[in-house]
Amino acid sequence: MESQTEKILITGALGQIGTELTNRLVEIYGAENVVASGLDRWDKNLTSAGFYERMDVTNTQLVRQVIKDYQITTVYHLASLLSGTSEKQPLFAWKLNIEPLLQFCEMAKEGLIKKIFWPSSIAVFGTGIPKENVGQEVVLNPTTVYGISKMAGEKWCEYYNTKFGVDVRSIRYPGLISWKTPAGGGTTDYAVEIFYEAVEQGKYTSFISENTGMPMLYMSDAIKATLDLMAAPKENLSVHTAYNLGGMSFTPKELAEEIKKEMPDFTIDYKPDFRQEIADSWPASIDDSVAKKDWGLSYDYGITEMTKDMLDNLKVKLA
Ligand code: AKB
Repeated sequence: MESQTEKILITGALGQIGTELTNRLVEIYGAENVVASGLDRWDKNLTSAGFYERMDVTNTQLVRQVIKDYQITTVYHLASLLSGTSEKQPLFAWKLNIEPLLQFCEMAKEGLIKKIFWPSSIAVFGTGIPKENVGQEVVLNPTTVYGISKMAGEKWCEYYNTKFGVDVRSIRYPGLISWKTPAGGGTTDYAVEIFYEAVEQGKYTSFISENTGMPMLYMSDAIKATLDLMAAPKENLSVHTAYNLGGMSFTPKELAEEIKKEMPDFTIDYKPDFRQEIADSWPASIDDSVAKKDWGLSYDYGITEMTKDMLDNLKVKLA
């Protein structure tokens, strides 16, 4: 029998986005309606979900069983390998980043679930397009394993939507900055690490060069955008691949200057590694006017507010 209440499954629930999104979903829908899942053991300090399933999301049979057991209506499918790690494990990145998405789309096509959220990334853009103010409809030319998987995933979302009416929604996240759960394996992660090292060591060596600009978003704005997109009336949505999200754009040097305003003794130096090439293939800034028009995207944090909030919270957390 079909459940009438919204029942939510989050994959990758112990990750950087997953922990904060899960806890927000619990506030909105109640712990009894939220099932968190991930590869690791249930850490009750990280997630307030009412239920936890320790599962490998590529195990289709198990995932289907979980969907049926809890009568899941909505899936936030966040489990993914990020850009840096994907370059080291290309075949596994393809498997993890694509196959479970297709399985969830199939389940929605069969009527087993009603709605899916799946994160895409600015990694879809790639080379051969202008760096600044990159629009929604530019040609996608990713040069990384991660970008290729996200571009393919977007096209699958569009395919299932147009062919079978599957309600799958997506955002091209920029780099995400947060203090509650560390990021892992991404190219934009310098913008998280820098805060930890600023508080713990007073200095940081950046693996991205000083003048490389990339778009970034503070986690609370990312969560708000995700929930706003999911709550938007279906008929308002004109994009069925993934929506551009610009957030704020800055370079490592500009971020270091902001940190110095709060911590005058902070120092930075630069030792770019293999992730520099990835960053060089990504846009420096994004045009997100379509998301603003379709579902009212807005932000609360710029670089100054974000820097202050990160440092204030990490000083307490790491004390
Ligand atoms: C990464 O750096 O891989 C991610 C992303 C931009 O998708 N943060």
